[in-house]
Amino acid sequence: MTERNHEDNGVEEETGIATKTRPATKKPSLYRVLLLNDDYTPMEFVVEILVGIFRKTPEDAARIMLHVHQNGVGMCGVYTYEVAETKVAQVLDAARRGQHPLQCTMEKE
Ligand code: TYC
Repeated sequence: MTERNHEDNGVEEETGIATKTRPATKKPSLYRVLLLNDDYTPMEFVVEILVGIFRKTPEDAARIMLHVHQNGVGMCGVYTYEVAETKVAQVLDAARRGQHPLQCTMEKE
């Protein structure tokens, strides 16, 4: 056998030279984007954020918003680093423009 695979532990049968391979791709780290409760941001605004930025259905958005309202924190989705960072920035920008104190963070999964 001259082709390498993941079962031969990278040792060529013909040459005895170790040429260990690894898969060509690495799985990207994933990050949870979290929404935090506060006493002032309107429920409707939070639902609009979840629909507009996180692409939730209005039903899922209402469910997530109520979860955050009742539990203090809730998950909007799981994304690669750059996508999560962009979503957080979009939420904070929309909150600032609407003059709402809504907070959003990300954490490694
Ligand atoms: N607690 C807010 C209210 O009663 C609603 C709210 C829900 C605010 C979720 C932020 O992330 C949030 N108007």
